[in-house]
Amino acid sequence: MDLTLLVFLLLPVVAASHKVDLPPKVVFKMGDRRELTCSMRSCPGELKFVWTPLEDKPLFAAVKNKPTESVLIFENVTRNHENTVLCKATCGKETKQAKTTIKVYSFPRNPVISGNDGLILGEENVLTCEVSHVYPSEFLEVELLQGDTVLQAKEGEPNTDGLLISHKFKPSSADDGNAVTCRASLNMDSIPSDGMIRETSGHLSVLSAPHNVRVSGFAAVSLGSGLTLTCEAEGSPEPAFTWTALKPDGQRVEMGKLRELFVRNVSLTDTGIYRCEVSNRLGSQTADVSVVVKAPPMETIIEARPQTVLKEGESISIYCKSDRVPVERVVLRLMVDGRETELKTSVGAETTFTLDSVKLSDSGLYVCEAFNEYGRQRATLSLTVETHLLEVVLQPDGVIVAERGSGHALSCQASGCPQPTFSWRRLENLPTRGLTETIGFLSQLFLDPVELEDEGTYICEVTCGSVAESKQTEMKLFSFPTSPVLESSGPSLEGETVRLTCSVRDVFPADIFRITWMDGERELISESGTFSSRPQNLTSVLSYDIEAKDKDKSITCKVLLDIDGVPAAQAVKTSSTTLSLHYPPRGTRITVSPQVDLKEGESVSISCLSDSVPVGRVVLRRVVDAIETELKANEGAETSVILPSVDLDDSGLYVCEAFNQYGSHRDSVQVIVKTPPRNTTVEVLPSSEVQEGQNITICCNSVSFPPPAVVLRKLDSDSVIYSPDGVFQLINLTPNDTGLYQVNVTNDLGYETEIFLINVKEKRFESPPSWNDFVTAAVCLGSALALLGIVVYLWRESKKGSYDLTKCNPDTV
Ligand SMILES: *[C@@H]1O[C@H](CO)[C@@H](O)[C@H](O)[C@H]1NC(C)=O
Ligand SMILES: *[C@@H]1O[C@H](CO)[C@@H](O)[C@H](O)[C@H]1NC(C)=O
Ligand SMILES: *[C@@H]1O[C@H](CO)[C@@H](O)[C@H](O)[C@H]1NC(C)=O
Ligand SMILES: *[C@@H]1O[C@H](CO)[C@@H](O)[C@H](O)[C@H]1NC(C)=O
Ligand SMILES: *[C@@H]1O[C@H](CO)[C@@H](O)[C@H](O)[C@H]1NC(C)=O
Ligand SMILES: *[C@@H]1O[C@H](CO)[C@@H](O)[C@H](O)[C@H]1NC(C)=O
Ligand SMILES: CC(=O)N[C@H]1CO[C@H](CO)[C@@H](O)[C@@H]1O
Repeated sequence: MDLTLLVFLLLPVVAASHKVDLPPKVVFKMGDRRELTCSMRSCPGELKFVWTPLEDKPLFAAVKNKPTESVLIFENVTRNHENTVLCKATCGKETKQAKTTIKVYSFPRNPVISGNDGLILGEENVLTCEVSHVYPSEFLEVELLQGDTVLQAKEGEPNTDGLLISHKFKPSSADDGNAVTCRASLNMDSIPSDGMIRETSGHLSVLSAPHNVRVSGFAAVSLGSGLTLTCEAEGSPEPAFTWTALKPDGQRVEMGKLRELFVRNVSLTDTGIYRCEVSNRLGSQTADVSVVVKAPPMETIIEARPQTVLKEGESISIYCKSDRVPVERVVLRLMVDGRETELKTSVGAETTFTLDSVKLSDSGLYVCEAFNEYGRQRATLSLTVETHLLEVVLQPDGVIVAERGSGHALSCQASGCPQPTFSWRRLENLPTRGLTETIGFLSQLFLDPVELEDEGTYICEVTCGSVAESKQTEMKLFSFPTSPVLESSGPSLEGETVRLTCSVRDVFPADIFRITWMDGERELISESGTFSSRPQNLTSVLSYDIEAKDKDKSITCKVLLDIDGVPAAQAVKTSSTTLSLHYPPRGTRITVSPQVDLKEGESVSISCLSDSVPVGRVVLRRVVDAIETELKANEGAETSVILPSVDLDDSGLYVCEAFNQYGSHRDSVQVIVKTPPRNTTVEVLPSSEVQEGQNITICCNSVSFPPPAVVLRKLDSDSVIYSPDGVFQLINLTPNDTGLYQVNVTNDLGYETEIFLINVKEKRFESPPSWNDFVTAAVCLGSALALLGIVVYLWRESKKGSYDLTKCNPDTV
């Protein structure tokens, strides 16, 4: 009931009899400014008001008196103002009173809900509602509601300031967002009804880490179209979204931060796994979706490894791949002349087809076709298989000339082919002897030792895939093992015939052997062998009429193998012999060294050389006056003697004579030993003392060769007389001829003089002729000639090789 209305309704009753108007009960709200009016309207006089608290505490209020009323002013209502107040009004002598009870309340605030907006899902949470500053608290009633459901209710107790409700519970996600209300009511009388109830509402907020994350949208999109993906997630607080694309190459690309992801004009690079990461402060979760771009096969490739142009027999791998876009299968075909042959089909993005050894027929166009549900794509590759440029080289080339017993190898080399196949055969279809060894590109046929039956043509054939190539070589054999043997019938004298035989053994083929007899460079006769299928002994005979000029002549038997391809050293073998010509000694020569003219005391060597076959013996002799003295004799073709110091006796004829069984031969030389005059003596005949008028003969003797010239001179005169023979005749001497005379004996090598005295005794009757008168050249010359004859005689007789003039015979003068 309204208080003012109550006052108004009572007013007419009170006014009637001096009545104190005062409400019996007032309720004040704390903090308000309130007035309490005590009035008495019927008093005509002076009116006096007294306010008295009936409780044991002051009024805590101001009083304002007006003529008919008194107002108690509560500036700021507090609990202290709760009281029972008595208002005494005195109108004249009449005192009337009224009392009123002042009640105070406080309910200033709405309840406070807490804990509602941070609930952790599934955990025990506490939801509280607090009501404070309430007075009087015992009238307080609080309830916590979720929707219409009361979760909890509580009543206040006296003398408490407020009330706290706690509600423990485990929220579920269904609780999230639900309204929660805390309603507080202060159930006290006299409170205005709008001030009685206060409530606060909130919402339950259940927090959760993101969960139930999933991506919706079409994960397979057509090339060029738009891709829309939506990330759905639960979680509170509202999570954040991050889109990341995981590309097939491992790259991570952030695509957006919104719940929804949109990619326009999708290209192949947009293929990949799209990850939506949802996170809030409680955690994060991801969801992936694989985005496939729907496109027909693209970038289909076909490759040949190692190359597209190859040789027969090589290996190749044909590799086909189409992995840009998912494909279901790839098919590899070979197209030849417009017709395709399927080679291989593989499920998946790639296939490989291997040919270990390609053939020519493997050439062609290889087609790789990739299929998927959106279409197909072809890639082609042209493969060319070529034949090998097979080349065969056979060595030795052409014709081999082989010596029987020697070792030979035929080498067949193939090039241009990785795996050649070799075969050896003979053109004559004869069996091939020997050993064949093939390593890689080389095949060798060893014929060691080579025999006559190996002669023929050898063919090396090489096969390489579809190509075959052959080379041939001819083998010719010869046998020429030894040099010829030359034999002679023996030594011969001039004019006789010598028979020489030349034999060569085991030659083959005999018809191409030629035996030629050679005299130095001159060909004498020549003959060839005759054909035979077996080795032959060849013999040739030469009859030779030997002449003197053939001495020491060398005759050669030359055997020539007349075939190309044999080194000269092997093709020609010779044997020589020296013709054995015998003859008697000849060309005997005696030599004197240094010369035949010697001086006494010099040294001389006398040698003798002769020529004879066979060599016999030589003898060296000196012949003086037909008497031979053997100086030396020995076997052989020469001899010599050395005279270290010659004297006149060594003069003479030296004879050398050589002998063998066929005869002898000699040579001689005259050796002359010279000496200057020596041992000169003078003899005066009959005496050096003569009578005037007598004749005297002066004989000079000297050892000398060659013979000296003798000159006689009278020492006191300039006149000289010569005598070639050393004999002077002085006739009809006079005393004036008395004196010293000198003879001077002279030859080429020197002179010697001798002085002697002639004494002529005077005879008184006739004058003797002068020195100049009786010496005549004619007499001297005649005497000289005669004397010279004596000298020669003496020399011969003495056998000593000296001139001795001592035998001056007066009778002959
Ligand atoms: C009333 O008193 C209370 C407590 O003493 C005080 O907090 C409040 O401010 C006062 N109000 C006024 C209007 O003076
Ligand atoms: C789509 O992308 C491709 C290649 O990235 C481009 O060539 C083409 O023009 C784009 N189309 C549109 C409509 O943007
Ligand atoms: C050739 O001569 C040798 C001996 O000189 C002999 O052994 C050989 O049998 C001969 N060969 C022929 C074919 O006569
Ligand atoms: C000749 O003379 C030499 C000296 O000149 C002397 O030694 C020698 O005995 C002489 N001979 C003779 C035969 O008298
Ligand atoms: C000396 O010689 C001359 C001439 O020959 C001669 O005539 C003369 O009789 C001689 N005298 C003596 C004494 O013999
Ligand atoms: C002896 O004769 C030779 C030649 O005529 C001369 O050289 C020499 O002087 C002469 N001797 C003397 C002693 O006269
Ligand atoms: C015969 C002769 O001629 N006698 C002479 C010897 O020498 C003396 C002197 O010199 C001369 O007088 C002679 O006539």
